[in-house]
Amino acid sequence: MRLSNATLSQLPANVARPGYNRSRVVPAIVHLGIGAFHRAHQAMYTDAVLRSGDLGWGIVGAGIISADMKNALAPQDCLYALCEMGADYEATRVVGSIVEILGGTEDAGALLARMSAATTRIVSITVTEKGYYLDPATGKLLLQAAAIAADLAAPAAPKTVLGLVVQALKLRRDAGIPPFTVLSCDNLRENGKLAKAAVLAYARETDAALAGWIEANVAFPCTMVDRITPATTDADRERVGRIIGMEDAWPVVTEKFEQWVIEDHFTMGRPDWTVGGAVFSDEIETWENMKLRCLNGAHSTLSYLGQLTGRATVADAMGSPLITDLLDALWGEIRAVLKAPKGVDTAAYVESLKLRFRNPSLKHLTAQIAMDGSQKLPNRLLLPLRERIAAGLASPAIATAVAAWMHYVAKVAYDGATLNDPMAAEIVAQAKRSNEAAALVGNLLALDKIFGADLPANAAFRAAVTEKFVALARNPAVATASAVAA
Ligand code: CS2
Repeated sequence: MRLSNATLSQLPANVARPGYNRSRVVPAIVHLGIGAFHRAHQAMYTDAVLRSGDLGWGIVGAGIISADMKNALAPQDCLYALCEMGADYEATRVVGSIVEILGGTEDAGALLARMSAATTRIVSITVTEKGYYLDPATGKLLLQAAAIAADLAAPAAPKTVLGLVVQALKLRRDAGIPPFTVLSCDNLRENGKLAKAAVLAYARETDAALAGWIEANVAFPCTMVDRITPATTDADRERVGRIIGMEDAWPVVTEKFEQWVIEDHFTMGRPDWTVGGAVFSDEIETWENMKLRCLNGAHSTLSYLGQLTGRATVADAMGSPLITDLLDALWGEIRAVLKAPKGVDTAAYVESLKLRFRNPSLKHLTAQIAMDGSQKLPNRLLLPLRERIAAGLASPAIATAVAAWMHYVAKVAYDGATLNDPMAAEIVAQAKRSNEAAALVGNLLALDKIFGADLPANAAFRAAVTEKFVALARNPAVATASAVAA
């Protein structure tokens, strides 16, 4: 038996179900980048809105590159099980807020039609850092990126998020339909501002008047999103299948914790996501900085060291004193220059992160978090580093985290494995120029899209990273590339 509208009534009593009439739900949100995180987060908050009786906010989800999610979920009426798991906790619900799924480029026309329909009031986005095509150090649009160049050459048939948003806004403007709100739910600092900058930079290349109209009329609220949601595995499919007593081709396993802080700036209305626990606030930047630095900065650090010490999951990595001692020092450095959101105790926040990272039920792979380091390091670790440098403070823990990333990419490069990063080619080329510690560190620091011009020129920081790089290479618990001499 497979999960679907027809089988909802046969779910076990302890599995919560939508409980509203799904055929009466009106689609008003188009979501670009429908993955596990969206389904554990925004779709769940929207499900709470629908359960509360406001059926005007259904979601049409779209995969940007692939039709995998459509193929998995369309046969089950876009329903899926969301299973929250912790050491002593398990709760499962079936989420009904996604009413249609479009798949990648094969449905591009239908997707543009949906986005430009007057009934669509919000276009939300989760495409990860690299989906915005911004230079991580300067925030400038990467006009030379192949996908952006291709969209600029054929703007009416876009394949990137930027191309889709701009073309849909153009169709709306031309038809006299007010613009939707663009809601970035990616883990970027000032994600709304960055989304706006990326959209405007792209629009300026196609149509200056359109860019001006977007700048004057389109809202891009900032959001802080948080929920640890690993990629779904076959073991999860089996585990969730046993819980719900039927097949679900693509369930989501996540933690109990969830947080969404949103800037309240929507031009065509918005659901009352507070019924699902979201918070509207003007203080997004402080929330975002705390989360990106304390949670994601620690995540990246433990993932590189986890990969180098044979610890496959975050929970495994939390069992290593080498890693937890470094995280404690890292959090100390980050907190010393952190502005806390009103009423938040950052020490307690860090303690809660430790518990979340130790969650034994989530098989959150360090290999997954270690991906895309070029996009992640700047916001997570290099911004607090720069603030510490400005305050005259040394940052040995952040230097160790950077050195761990360097060993990780060097190991991948010298082992001839594949580096999962949009800057892989540049990173591998720099790593292979020399296997001597100081030279290797210098060559990787010279990647200005990651480290800017200031950090490689900072002799004290360069010396600290080199010292930590050598110390890690000499540590028998850390498996670095054999070609890299200590
Ligand atoms: C992780 C995040 O993969 C990663 O880089 O650090 O996806 C993290 O799990 C989420 O931001 C938690 O909200």
